[in-house]
Amino acid sequence: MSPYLEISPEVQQALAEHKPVVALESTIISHGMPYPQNVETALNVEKIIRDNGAVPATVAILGGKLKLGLTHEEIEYLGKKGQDVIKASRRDLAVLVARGEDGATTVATTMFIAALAGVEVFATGGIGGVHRGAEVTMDISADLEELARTPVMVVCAGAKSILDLGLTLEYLETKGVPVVGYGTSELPAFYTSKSGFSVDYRMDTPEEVAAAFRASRGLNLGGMLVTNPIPDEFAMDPDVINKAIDDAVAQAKAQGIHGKQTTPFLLAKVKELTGGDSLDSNIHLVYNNARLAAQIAVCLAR
Ligand code: PSU
Ligand code: MN
Repeated sequence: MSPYLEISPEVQQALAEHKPVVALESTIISHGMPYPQNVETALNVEKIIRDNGAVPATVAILGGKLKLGLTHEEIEYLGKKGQDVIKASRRDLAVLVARGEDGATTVATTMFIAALAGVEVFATGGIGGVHRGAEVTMDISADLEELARTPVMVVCAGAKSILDLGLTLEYLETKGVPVVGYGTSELPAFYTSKSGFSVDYRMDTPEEVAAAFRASRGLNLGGMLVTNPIPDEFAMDPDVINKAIDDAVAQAKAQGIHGKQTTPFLLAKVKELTGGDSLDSNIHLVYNNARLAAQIAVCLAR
């Protein structure tokens, strides 16, 4: 086990007994949602995972330690600090560890830390991807590279159309990442269940997804992306959300927002422009993903 890892006693015991464990990211807490809804959501997600028979392992970097399994106090700390916590992607890991600092883990770093401990399933809201205009800016999330190389399954609600969804799928294809639609053959677009783009494979049961991932592990391949559509009752009106996203992207461009600020800026703007409706959708799709991830983890552990 890596000397940089610090695993909570509960997660340690689950791993030792080969019980199902589901990893959770912390950037969604610090940068993805406002306080106090972020903390409330993070704690509810942990409960949903437990209710579905798995052990939750929220991931973060605290005092330079790669932590798997946080206490309620640690989740509260990250949620309160919000954007003042460093958003830690792969390139930030070494420096934060060396300096003994804190960091909220993105999809990329959460996958990396989960894999260090042998955790195979990870639930979140949305992943980073190829940004609109990336053919000029080259703004492509490190999440995609991590999916290519790290053997963890990420259960998400697709990607927000703050990204170029078509280019994101092309990139994942190039990198050899299978994209599964859960109960759908269309890539979900986070706030809505449809994007107009097809996924590689449709699967309808947790067993089916677990079997594909088991084969992936056996073949020594990388990660896998499972996209789970937002339930209809929580989905947003496509016209409303697309207008908000277009406006947010235009404002980011006008203000010269770039680099790691781009995604948090867009997430906050979209929320502001939709008057909080998008936050409610966001919270419910995360719950929906947590439930599915736990069910898949249970199948994998059998
Ligand atoms: N997309 C969301 N919510 C989020 C994120 C993305 O809908 O909270 C966060 C995740 O932590 C993701 C990160 O890994 O943003 C991607 O950031 P970037 O695009 O800078 O790689
Ligand atoms: Mn980026």
